[in-house]
Amino acid sequence: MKLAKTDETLSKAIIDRSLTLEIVRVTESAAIAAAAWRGKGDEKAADAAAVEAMRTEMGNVHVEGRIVIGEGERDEAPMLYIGEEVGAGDGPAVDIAVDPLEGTTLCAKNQPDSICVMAMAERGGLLNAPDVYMHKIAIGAGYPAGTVDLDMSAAESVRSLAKAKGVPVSEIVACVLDRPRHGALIEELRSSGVSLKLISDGDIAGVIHATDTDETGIDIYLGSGGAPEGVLAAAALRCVGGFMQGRLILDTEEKRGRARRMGITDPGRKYGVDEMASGDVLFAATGVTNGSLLDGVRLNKDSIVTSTVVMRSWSQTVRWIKAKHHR
Ligand code: VTB
Repeated sequence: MKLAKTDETLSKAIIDRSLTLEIVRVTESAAIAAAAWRGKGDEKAADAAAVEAMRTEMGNVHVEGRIVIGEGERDEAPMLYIGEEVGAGDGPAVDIAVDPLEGTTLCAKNQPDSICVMAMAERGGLLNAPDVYMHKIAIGAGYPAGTVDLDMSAAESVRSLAKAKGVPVSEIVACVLDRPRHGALIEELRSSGVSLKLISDGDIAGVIHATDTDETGIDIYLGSGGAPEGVLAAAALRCVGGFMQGRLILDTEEKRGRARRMGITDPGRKYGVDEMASGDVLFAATGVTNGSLLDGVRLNKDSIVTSTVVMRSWSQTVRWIKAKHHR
């Protein structure tokens, strides 16, 4: 008798698979709203449009949802604030992480890789990260454990990765956010001889790209970026595979206090992918501007075309959905 899935794996499929299409509608709708603000130089308006569209569409999703990563604390965000109850309320209890407009600056300047992002996991499945920076490192699947590590120097990590890949260090491509705070890291990587791909924004896409080396040419992602973006990237990696570590940067008492209030007891903890996103996880992203991950929204005379990637950890299915919406 052929049993495709054991009782144990079946019990992990908490999230109804039809929800994959429901969350696609949410990120599509946010992307269409944000697209109206592409190249208009107004980051706040672009973000607000994405947030409002996402919030409205989420009301149709058949879940009892709770925002764990969103637009901020209740007193600083009118919508999609941490703790907000969302969804139609008639489905499974889930936790939701959103970045309604990842790369607001990219959208305002009409530059590549601005995306609308959402992840969903069974209750308790997503790390409740405060909005602080996180040290991140990510590589693709298939390397031995310990090949790279946040506790190794960046130069050690790229040397060890080159050895494991069987290429000279000079052929390793490292993706880093181009920021003054990364001056020493960039210097260290340059001295080690790697090729750097500096990005101006958008490290969710940066981390995902590092796990898809044959397609993107990027071997490793290094550096600090938003912790919420770190959790969203981890949710994607649960579905596509790959290695990532993150450590919150809690360098002031105020930040440590915020983290404590969100349930983080060890401020120095190094999180793996499974510790940031566990259980059954869905992830969706729709392109706003044309980019390396997704095409942007196309506003045609009679239609609007969106491109979305949606994935599910339980089945590891990755779907690319190009949708034509009637105007
Ligand atoms: C990070 C990164 C994001 O903004 O949060 C970055 O994770 C923050 O910018 O992907 P600063 O370094 O200027 O604070 C993004 O690049 C885009 O939101």
